[in-house]
This record gives sequence, structure tokens and C-alpha cells, in this order.
Amino acid sequence: MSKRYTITAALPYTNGPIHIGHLAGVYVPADIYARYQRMVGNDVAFICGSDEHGVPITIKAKKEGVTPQDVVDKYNAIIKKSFEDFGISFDNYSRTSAQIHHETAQEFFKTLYDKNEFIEEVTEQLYDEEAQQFLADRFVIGTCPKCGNEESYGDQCEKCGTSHNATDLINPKSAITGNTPILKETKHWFLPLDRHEAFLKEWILKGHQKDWKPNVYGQVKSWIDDGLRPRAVTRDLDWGIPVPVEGGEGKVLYVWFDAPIGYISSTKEWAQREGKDWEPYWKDEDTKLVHFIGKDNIVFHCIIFPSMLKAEGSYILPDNVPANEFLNLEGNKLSTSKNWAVWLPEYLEEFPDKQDVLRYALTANAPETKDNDFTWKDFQARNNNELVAIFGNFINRVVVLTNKYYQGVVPTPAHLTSIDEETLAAVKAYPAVIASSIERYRFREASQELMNLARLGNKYLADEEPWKKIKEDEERTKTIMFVALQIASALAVVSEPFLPFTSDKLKKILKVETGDVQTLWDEIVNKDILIPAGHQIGEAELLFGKIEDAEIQKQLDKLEATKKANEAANKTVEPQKEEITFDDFTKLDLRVGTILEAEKMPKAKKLLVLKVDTGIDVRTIVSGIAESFTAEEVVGKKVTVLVNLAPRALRGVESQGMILMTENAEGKLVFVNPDMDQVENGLQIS
Ligand code: B3M
Ligand code: ZN
Repeated sequence: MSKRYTITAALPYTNGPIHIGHLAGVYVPADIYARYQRMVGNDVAFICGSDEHGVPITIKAKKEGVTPQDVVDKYNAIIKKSFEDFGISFDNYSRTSAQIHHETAQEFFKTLYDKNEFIEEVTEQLYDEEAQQFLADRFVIGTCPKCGNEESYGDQCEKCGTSHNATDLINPKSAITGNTPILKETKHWFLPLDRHEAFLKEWILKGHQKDWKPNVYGQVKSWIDDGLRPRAVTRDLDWGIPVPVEGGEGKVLYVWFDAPIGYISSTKEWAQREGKDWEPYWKDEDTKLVHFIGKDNIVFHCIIFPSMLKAEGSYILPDNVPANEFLNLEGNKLSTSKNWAVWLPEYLEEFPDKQDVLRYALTANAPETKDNDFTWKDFQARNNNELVAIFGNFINRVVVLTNKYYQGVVPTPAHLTSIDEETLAAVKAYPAVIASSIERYRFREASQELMNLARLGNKYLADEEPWKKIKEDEERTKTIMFVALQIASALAVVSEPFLPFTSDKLKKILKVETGDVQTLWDEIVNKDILIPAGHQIGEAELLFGKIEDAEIQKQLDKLEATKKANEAANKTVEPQKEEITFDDFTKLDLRVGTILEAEKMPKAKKLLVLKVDTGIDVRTIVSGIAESFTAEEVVGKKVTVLVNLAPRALRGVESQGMILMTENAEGKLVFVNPDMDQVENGLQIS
């Protein structure tokens, strides 16, 4: 029987493009789940949209000298395109700036207000006197009272995930001016989470201990055990949804109050467009509501939003919140500010038409139970050793041989041996195995089962060797190819949730119906024949291409350059030395010179003994540059020489002057000689 599903994926903040961490943690698993539910005939609303309010957007706008609206318009377009490019099959992608959302969120607030579900309180909030602004959320940075992280934000600590009030921070500082804020009175509305504690305990701690992921359950339990407190749901900001009640002038809804309501507004927008009724998707107890999010969003989806829904009274609660852990990149935390990320638009420029490869690599290595690392080497291996060598290779052999032996017509099988029967039975068992993994939100496992189906096909061909049999036994070969074609067809179908582009391509090659995927999924289980004898298939076409070492090296080099740039940016420049007089300066006799000869000082790691033409004379200078240059490299170099430095002996050699050097970002020494190739030795520098 068909069941109704409302599947949501976290609304991305619209202050930057999205990267592989977002894709791996939220959007690919959500998409696999939604595609699968559609395939088995369920009624699915797969919902998302841009989260366009909140402080980070206003900070970004300030930094770039544009309006917050400009920022969200720009990134909404970029993000939306990335989702389309990667085949994320949302039924609707909305924006929280949409009229329908403003209305829905305000109405929701009004309902809670009218039901006395808020506490109204004048409290002291942090205020930046210089910026003349209250400091909410990310406008404040300070020490997390829970874990001691010195860079916690006002509303949430990114290190330990705790959500708190800005006034809880120790040693708070304004993110706008760096000043220490003062406390100033202002009125706000608070959602008394403590009132919902009993319900949360009953619903989650008792009700979902078994079916929620341990990482999600554990976090929620620890918050509830710590005791819940009222949370302000309004802010003194000018970017957001105006508070729709008396006394709310100049205030907006807290972004985490309005954003989850965005799931509801996006569903409404979709229903209006499709001529459907949105309400069953949110209010019918038979609907299964599932939120796909990253672990930093757990508290909002498991405690705050459910409390809001419960307080409102007419909504269902999520059946599950399969939050993922974080994905790292080459051993380091993904970071927007450090540009430590693989951005989706950039990935597509580098690897056009390889969307499925990324989807697969991220799924096979998804951070489901613990933080995980994305490495380019693993990405290459997943492509070359699995997609190319197993999946692609199997399909290619089947299609090429069918065309070669039978002009692309599926042959009529003769007698099925026990191996054939077992193989076909094994194929039929796969949909249930994959489905069971998906239903339990184990997408890594599911993706490996998909690959196992391709392995089964490969093994069958390798064991039966149709390319040998064709010479001895034409009838047997027909049976083998018939069986292999059934496996190929099964792959075309069950790969759809994971590799939608590949599945489409494969269905086209095999010329199997793409219209009714549901029947196809059922057919694998219920029918003996997926692709009948006599059916004409198309020409072979490569599903996946090998990724060469050089392509991977290019990506690694790019990251290395980012690392260097970050190090250079963090490098503290020495403070200026004490002031000197003009006379002090004129005491230095700096000349243009050329290094004529150079040799390593024996038994000294750092020293080169140089003969330098200073224009006045040729003299010996001992220079500590041997770790950066070989003797051969420096001969002929134009250099700046301090010629009136008092001579001094280094390892028994008298050094008569000094060569000016500096260090580049990588700590390598470089000569100070801008444009000096154009001047003669001896010229004075002043
Ligand atoms: N925009 C946070 C995030 O992107 C937030 C999610 C909202 S879901 C309602 O991590
Ligand atoms: Zn913390």
C-alpha cells in the first residue's frame, strides 16, 4: 500500500555556495531516500529551500558592501543550480524570503502567541554601543560555557554543538567592532522549552530509543538531561520576518524559529502549484515526516521545532531525524572561511558529467556514524576500482557482446543451469536487501550492496566466459548472455536512487522503459524476465571514465596552495623596528653587485662562500643561504650588498659585507634584487 512521505533536507544558509560536506551529510542521502520511496510507489513530497535570514547573511552583506537581499539572490541561484546539476530531486525548492513563507511563519507565531505558548520578557541583552545595535547570535563571539571554545557564537557553539543564549557566553565580544558589549534592556518572546520537557522525554527518550541513530539520540538525551530553558524566538534585527504582534516593531523572528517553518511553506508552495492539498503532508498521522540534517542542526530539529509543532497543536512530529556527522577534507575540517572545501560549482568545472562519481564516493564513504574524511585518492579509487572496473566493465561487456553476437537483440535462452537459476535468484534478492539498508538510513551499506550486484554480474561472466563458449556452444552462449542482460537491467533500475544519471544512460542503452520505475522495481522481485528475448538494445557507450593520477594531483595541488595561502595570511608580520634618523640610514653603503663564484663552506650546513663583484672591488662574503640555494644556482645573480659592514670571521673565513635577503611565504630565501638585472655593479642604493 502506498504511504505518504514528507522528506525534508536542511535549508542551506544562502551566504555561500555549497560544498561536498553539505552534499554528503544531507542532500545525497535525502535524495537517495526520496528517489527510493518514489520508486516503490510511495507518495513523496521532497522539500527544501534557501534559508535566507539570519545574521551570517547580514554580516556577509556588510563585508561586501551590498544588501542582504543581493547576497541571498546571488547564492539562492547558485545553490539551486548545484542541486539541479547533481540530480537532487526536490519536489520543491523554495526561499524563506517568499511571501508564502513570511505569511506562514507569522501565522505560526501568532497562533503560539494567542495560545499563550510564549513568555514575554524584558531582559538585558548584549548591545554594541559603537555600532548602536543589539548583538544577537553570530554578532557575538565569546567563550562557550560548556566546552571552553573561545570562538563560540552567541546562539551556538560550533565545537560542541551546544545551543545557548548570547548572554551565556563568557567574555563576549562584538563581531562588528570587537568591543565588549554592554547589557541593555529589550523585550522579547521566549519559547519555554522547559514546559515541553515531559513530552520530549516521553516522545524521544522513550519512543525513539531504538529507531533513531545513536549519535542523534545521544545528543538529544544529553540536552534533555541537562535541563531545558526558555529560548528567545525574536531578535532586535532589521533582516528577517517582522514580529507580527503588538510591541514587535523593529524586531524579527529568530532565524531558527522561521527556518524550519520553511519546510511547511515550501510544501504549501508545491501543493499550490501541483493542485494538491498540503495539509495531509503535515497533519495526517499516517504521513511519515523525515528530516535530513547535519549534526549541528540536531537540537533545532529534535527539541526546538518539535516543541513548536507540539505547542501549535495541529501538526505531526518527525518520525526520524537521521542526522549525519561531519565530513572532513584531506584530514582537515571543512571550512568556508579558510576556503578548505570542494565547492560544487568548481567540482563540475573540473569534472563535468561526473556528478554520479561524486554522489557515489560521498555515499560509499558517508559520515553516517562518525566524522569521516574525503580524500581525492579515495575518490579516484571509488571511480577507477568500483564504478569503472566493476559496474562499467560489466555493463560494457554485456552490451558489446550482445551487439557483436546478436546485433543487439536479446537472445532466447535454452536450458537454464543451476548456476543460472541461482544467479537470477540472487539478483531478485537485491532490491529487498538494498531497500532494507535504505529504510534504516544506512546509505553506505546500500551503495555497497548495489556494487555487489554489479560484482555478481562480473563474476557470472568471468565464470561462464561467453567469449570462449561462443566458439563451442552457441546455445549455451545465448543463455549466458540472456542471464547477463537480466542482471544489467536490474542494475539499471536499482542504481537509480544512487546514480540517477548513470541509471538514465543505462536505461537508454538497454532501451528499457523509464516511465514507470515503480513497476520496474517490482518486476525484479516478481517477474522472471526483466528484458525479454527479442528485445533490441542500443549501442555500447561508456558509463564511467577512468580518472588519471594527474587529475587527482591537480586537486591536491590546489588544496596545497590554499594551505600555503592560509599560512601566509596567518603569518604574523614582525612589528616595525625602532625609528632611526636619516643620518642613520645614510650610514649604510648599499651597492648593486654580482655573485661571481660560490662554493659550499666545508662542514657548515648553511654557509656559502661567495666572491662578489661590488663595482668597487671583488670581495669575499660568507652568506647563510646554503639551505635555500646550491652554489651553481647563485653564480651570476645580481644582488644588493651592504659593503661597509665591519668584516667578521666565519669559520675562519673573513666575510666582507652582507647580501640582502628576504623570505617568501613558504619560508624560502629570496634575493632582494628587484629589476637590478638592468643596472651595473657598484651603483649605490639610496
Ligand atoms: N540553515 C543551518 C545550516 O545550513 C540552517 C538549516 C536550517 S534547516 C531548517 O547548517
Ligand atoms: Zn562549546
